[in-house]
Amino acid sequence: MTTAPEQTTDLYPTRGATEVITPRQDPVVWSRPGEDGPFQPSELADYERDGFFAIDELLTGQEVAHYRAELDRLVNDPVVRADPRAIVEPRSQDVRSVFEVHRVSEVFAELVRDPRVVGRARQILGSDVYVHQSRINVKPGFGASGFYWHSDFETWHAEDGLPRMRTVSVSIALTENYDTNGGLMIMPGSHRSFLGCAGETPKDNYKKSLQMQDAGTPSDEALTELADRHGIRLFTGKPGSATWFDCNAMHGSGDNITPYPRSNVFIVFNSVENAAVEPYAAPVRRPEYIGARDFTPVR
Ligand code: 6CS
Ligand code: FE
Repeated sequence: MTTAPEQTTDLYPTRGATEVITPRQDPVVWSRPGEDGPFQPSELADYERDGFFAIDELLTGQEVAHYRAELDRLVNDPVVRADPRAIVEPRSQDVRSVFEVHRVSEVFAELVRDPRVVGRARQILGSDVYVHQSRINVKPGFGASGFYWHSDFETWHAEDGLPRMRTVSVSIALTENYDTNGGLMIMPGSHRSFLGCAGETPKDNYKKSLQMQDAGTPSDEALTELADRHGIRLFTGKPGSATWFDCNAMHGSGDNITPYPRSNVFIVFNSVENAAVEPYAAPVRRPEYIGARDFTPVR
């Protein structure tokens, strides 16, 4: 158990009476220019500008088959289904997500430690990193619901106590991401301003928010302004493709009504220099399997 450092001042106010926009006060790429790692300098520059970088083939077909088999094993394991870390679809009761998947499964723990994965996270965050959250999203077809527009950092700051924007997510496709089966959408450049949302965080918010987010949801006006300014990019790709995106990028995904699942593994790396403190805008912490409190660096 790692104790949380004392609370720092709140640079990114959110979940008060009204919506409030704060310019980003943190770098996007924290490593020094030229610091070596899997990303080329031009790729880091793209990530800095857009708030994301897409890789066509992070994993080979054979590796994807290995991780996909593990995902199928997990979602069909009654022990996993009974675990509080498994979230089910409200309607079908199919498994929707399994959180802390790098602790539930040694196979996914290998993926976290893979230099092509953790090496890129260290390069963006300019330090050692720990896993703030990991999950597999099954997103089966025939109506699996999506995730409404949000900034992950808004939640991780408000409810998990991450002080600064020094956190990066990678979504690795384990099935084909078509332009029809509920793919990830990001507003390019939206990571440069923080949209503090209106409305207090209800107690035990996570019990609902992981199926349908309410607190921390931007207004229609704010979303319209952001979309008009930045546009919207839909990410498609083969199994094994990956999208790295900044914690404050405005993103979401639609429902999947096709017969084709959109399964991915999602890993959130946080800098060890940005360890979680107390929530900035929530009555209690979320469970550790959603917002880690063990800050041990990935080795
Ligand atoms: O609340 C969270 O931490 C999760 N919710 C969403 C919709 N995206 C980020 C994260 O996995
Ligand atoms: Fe998200």
